[in-house]
Amino acid sequence: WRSSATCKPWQSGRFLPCLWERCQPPSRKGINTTAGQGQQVGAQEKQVLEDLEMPLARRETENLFQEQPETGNQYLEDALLRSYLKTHLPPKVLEEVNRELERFGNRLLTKIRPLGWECELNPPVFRQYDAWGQRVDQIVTCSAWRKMKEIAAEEGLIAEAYERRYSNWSRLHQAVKLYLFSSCSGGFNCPLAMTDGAAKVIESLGIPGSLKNAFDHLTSRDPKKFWTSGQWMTERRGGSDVANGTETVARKQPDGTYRLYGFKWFTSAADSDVTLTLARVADAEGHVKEGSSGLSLFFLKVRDEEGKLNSIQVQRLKDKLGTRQMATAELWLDGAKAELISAEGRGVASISNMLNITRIHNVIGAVASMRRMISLSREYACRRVAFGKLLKDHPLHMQTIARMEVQTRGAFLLLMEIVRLLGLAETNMASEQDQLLLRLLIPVAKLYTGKQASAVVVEAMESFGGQGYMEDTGLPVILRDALVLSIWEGTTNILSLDVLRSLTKSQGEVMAVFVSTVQKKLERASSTAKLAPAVKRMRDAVSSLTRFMRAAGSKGALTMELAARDFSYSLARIYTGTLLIEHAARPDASSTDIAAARRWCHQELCPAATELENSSYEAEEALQDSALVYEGSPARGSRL
Ligand code: UCC
Repeated sequence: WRSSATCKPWQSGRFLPCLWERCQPPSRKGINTTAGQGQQVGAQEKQVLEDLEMPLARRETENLFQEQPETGNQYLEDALLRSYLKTHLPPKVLEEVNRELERFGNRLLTKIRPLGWECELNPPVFRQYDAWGQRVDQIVTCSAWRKMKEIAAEEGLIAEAYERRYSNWSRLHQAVKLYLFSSCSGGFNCPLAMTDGAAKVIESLGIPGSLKNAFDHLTSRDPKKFWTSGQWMTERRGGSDVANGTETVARKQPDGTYRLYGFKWFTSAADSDVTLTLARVADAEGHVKEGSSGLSLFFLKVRDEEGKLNSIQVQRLKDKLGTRQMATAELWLDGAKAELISAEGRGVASISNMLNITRIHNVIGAVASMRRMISLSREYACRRVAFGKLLKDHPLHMQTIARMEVQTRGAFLLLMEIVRLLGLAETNMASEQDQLLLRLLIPVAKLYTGKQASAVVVEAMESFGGQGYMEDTGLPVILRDALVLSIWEGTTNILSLDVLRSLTKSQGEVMAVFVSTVQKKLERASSTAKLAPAVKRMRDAVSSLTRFMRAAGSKGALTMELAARDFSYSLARIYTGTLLIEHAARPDASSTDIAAARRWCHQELCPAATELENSSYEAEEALQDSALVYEGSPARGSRL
């Protein structure tokens, strides 16, 4: 039995006792080892006993280990990132950025990634009372988390976007640094997202005098000065329908400031220094206006000069599936002092500047998590042997990773396109069309890459076999953290509706810009022979999209609402595919650039058109949807 293929006690030290138990021969339990009875023990059984008593280190089998995947400098290993920068950045900017990113890649590898893991191992703790019964409501974070804040400042992870030393390329440069930082950050990418969003709101308000100091702190490179911001939008009635879910009331004080009263149900990075939040201003009689037009935007400091909470009580920390490194809390605002920073009733419109930035950060997080998993997966495939050869030599395994790679490449190019447009907008170089396109592409990218990240990360986890499921490999953390990406900052459906909002608001002009931009990019690529089939498929998809728009436009609002998700997916697939084609049409494009573009275009590019043909958006189908969902449910009677 020692050579049994199914009983290998060396397979995992952690599970040794249990496996060992199961591997015992039937006679094992009957062996009596008490003194004087040794002669009765057979030779084979004796050997078993000797083996059992042998120290672990001496077992020859202990030399067999699973190979741990190791990656190097992320920047240097990211071929697509480097080719994108080479293609788009002006030579002088490229030279500097290239040098800086290589240095940053080394810092990530040697210093920052270990800190990120420390953050995972030491999640924040809530200390409500001190030893003497005083309420302190302290969120205790680990030293690695605090170090991340210093690093974020030193590296200018927010500052870079606002200093604009590379003009319109500054935003892209910042996004690339954040993309590299994201998967090493131990969740610190979350406060950075909101900090960036807050800085953006303040900047878009023209940096009023009262917020100048805050802006300087939020965009500082000095670790001692740098502040992070929260974004408190979600209350107990939910985070999607903010217009109806917000109950917090703002009461004006004689000095012109406000006091906020309410309960914030989900406040991420609750250890932040400042925050933006929504509330309803009460009139002299204490009445508030309901709905979206009753909401205003406020800025507040979380603590006063002495470090005391600003009339805020921390109720508890959230027990989340992932992003556990980062404190998310429920907060009571019991008269928190705040400054009104939007026009009264323009809260949602004002905070949408922040939302659009945090949604871009969400895309950064999604692409980064996909890239990280693929890096580990491809590295592991060079080390792990199965069925007599390395995983990398199994074509089916390579096909699986290659499919993930195509998804990730597409998502990366979509991210770059958005930050390129944002950079133009922030330096007054964007045309009206660029701005419309940006407005449309942010929700499209957020919703699509969030879903891609969940799918790719789960698939990549499988490429490690059972090891992928083991906590101490660090792989499950990446999965847990990726799963939130399609939820926070607007779920897939909410963002699909936001896509429709951008259509309505621009009276359809965003679609005209979308189609003409895609057509122009395809035109430029059409002379590359190897891309001809991809260009053709994409042109067909654009025609389908146009037909869909025409047909859906002549139907009622329900049609577009039911089509919203498929429509958004269609926009994502068409635009991303076009970007892959554009990248593959460069004179120095590689064969893999062409393969990625070609393969992307093999999928269904315009599901909205197909589903319209299937009558999926008809009112009867909506009734069928409910019937399918509620069949057998006790709610059926009351619902249908
Ligand atoms: O806070 C959260 C967790 C924080 C953690 C963040 C970390 C991220 C890290 C990522 C790194 C990995 S989660 C909470 C997030 N909550 C949301 O995202 C809200 C989701 N709900 C929506 O987006 C809804 O669609 C609402 C709230 C925007 C709907 O509000 P309304 O008031 O019903 O919408 P309206 O009436 O249509 O819009 C009001 C105004 C309009 O402008 P005007 O009045 O000029 O016509 C809209 O055009 O707001 C404008 N507006 C926008 N403008 C609405 N959305 C946008 C937008 N996205 N861009 C520009």
